[in-house]
This record gives sequence, C-alpha cells and structure tokens, in this order.
Amino acid sequence: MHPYLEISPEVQEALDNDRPVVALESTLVAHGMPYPKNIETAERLEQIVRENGAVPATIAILNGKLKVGLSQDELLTLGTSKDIYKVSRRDIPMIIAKKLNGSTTVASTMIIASIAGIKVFATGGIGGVHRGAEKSFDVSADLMELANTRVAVVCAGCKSVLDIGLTLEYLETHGVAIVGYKTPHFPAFFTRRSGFKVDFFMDTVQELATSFQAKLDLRLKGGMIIANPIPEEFEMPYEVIQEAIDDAIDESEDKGLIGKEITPFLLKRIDELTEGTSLASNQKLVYNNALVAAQFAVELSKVKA
Ligand code: PSU
Ligand code: MN
Repeated sequence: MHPYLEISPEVQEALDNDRPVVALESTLVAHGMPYPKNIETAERLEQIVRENGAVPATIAILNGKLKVGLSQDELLTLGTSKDIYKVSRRDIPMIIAKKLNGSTTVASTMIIASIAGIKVFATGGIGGVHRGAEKSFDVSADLMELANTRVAVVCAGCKSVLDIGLTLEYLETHGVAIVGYKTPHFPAFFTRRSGFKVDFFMDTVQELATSFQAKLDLRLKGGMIIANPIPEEFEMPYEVIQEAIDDAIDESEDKGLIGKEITPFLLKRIDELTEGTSLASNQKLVYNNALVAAQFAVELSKVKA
C-alpha cells in the first residue's frame, strides 16, 4: 500500500474488486457550509452514493495522512474544528510533513482519488477564473487539475461569483471537455442556466461512461466535467442569487481579501445574504450530483469489465 494513503477497509475492498467508488470532497464540509448542515450534508451524500450501488469515499488529510473514506468521528472533526487547513495541490506535501488536518478542494480531491485508483468524483461546484482575474490573476487550481488528472467530476457547474465565460475559455484551452447531463446549458450552480452552452449533450450515464472510458483507454491526460444542473424545483430565482453574489463580491473587495480566503468568504456571505435559502439549494444540488456520480460509476465499472 501507498505509504501516504490510508484507505478505509470498505473503500479498499471495493477497489480491489473493481466495484464502483465515488470520491467526495471535504472543503465543502470544512469551509463551504456551516455546522451542523455540513455534517448532515456529508452523511446524506454518502448514503445517496450507497443507495445507488457505489461506495462513497470522502477524502481529507488528517494528522498528515491522505484519508480515503472517513469514519463518523473523522467527519465530525472536519466539520467542527477551527483549524482545518484548506488544501489545494500546492499544500499537500507540507500538510503531510507537519501532520496537520486539511480539507481537500476539487483539485486535491482529484489528486488523492487518482492515487487511490478512484475515477469518479461528485462535488457541488468547481473553482474557476474569478471576476477581475485580468488584474488579480485569481484562477482556481481546480482548472489545471482538470487539465491534468484523470478523474471525472460531476458538478452543478460553477457559481457566478466566477467569470463563467473566462472559466470555459480556460478549460477549452487546456483540453477539458464539459458534458451537459440532460442539458445543453452550462449550469450556474443555483440556476440551471448561465447563458453559456456545454460542449456536448448526453442523456444517459452509459454514454458518459463510454466517453470517459475512451479517454482512459487512450491515456489522454486530464479529467472531464459532467455538468448536472440543480433540479428545477430547487432552483433559485436568478435576480435574488445574482444580487447576493454581487453584494458578497463588493464586500470581499472592500475587505481587500485575496487568495484562498476569497471563495470561503463568498460562500458564507451568500448564505447569510439569502438567509439560508441558498444553503438549502446548495444541499439539493450536491445530493443530485452524488446520485448521478454513483450511477455513472456503476456504468463505468461495467464498461471497463
Ligand atoms: N464552489 C462552491 N462550493 C465550494 C467550493 C467551490 O460552490 O465548496 C470549494 C471547492 O472545494 C473548490 C474550492 O475546489 O472551493 C475552490 O477554491 P479556490 O477558488 O480557492 O480554488
Ligand atoms: Mn483562488
């Protein structure tokens, strides 16, 4: 076994037998949602993955170990401690050496999933190119990871705290395909549309699995984005969410925030400004991503066999 990894027995058994596994991230738990909704969400996500025939593998770094599959106590530590480092690609070696606790973003979850041999990952939304990036250079490391690491990410698009147009251009340049699952539109997290289109439309998980397997077989580097819009009944009114996002961004600029603090700040402020209604939508869309990711992982294991 890999010296830095600690894979739970349940996940290890599934991997050994080529059974479907879905990776889940932990920055959403530690920095994306408040306690206790974060724990409730994380537990429900694992349950949904199980109900749909796959094994959940929530990923984090605890005491310097790359953990794949967490116990209830470990999840609680992540969701309640104040000193959980937000870990992206650059941070992993130092968090190991210092034996710290860290939550994994989309980028670092992809890396650890890939080391463990997991191919499918469900999250809420990916990071991207921030508005004003031509001055700040704020481009999430998630995008470079999607360009390099062979893990398929099921998400509800990205929030319009980002510059969605620039995010899509960046992904195109780096060879990352965006497949709309049952939609021709690239979703904007809280809303089913962003004003942008996806690159490909697919309406079965079989087709998703066949295309991702082709990428793996050809050893083409990089992942794939499966854009799965929030279910219609949980979508937020466009103006309400847009106003909260604009206000949150103004506040972050007033505070002079930079770097990795920006995304958690915006998520928290949007939740406060919408009085928790955005958090409820957030939960529903992540659940829907876990569902599709599990179905996709089941198909992928059949295609491979
Ligand atoms: N977008 C969301 N919710 C989240 C995140 C992004 O709607 O929780 C988290 C993810 O873990 C993502 C990270 O990988 O924020 C991106 O952070 P940054 O922008 O600092 O790269
Ligand atoms: Mn950033």
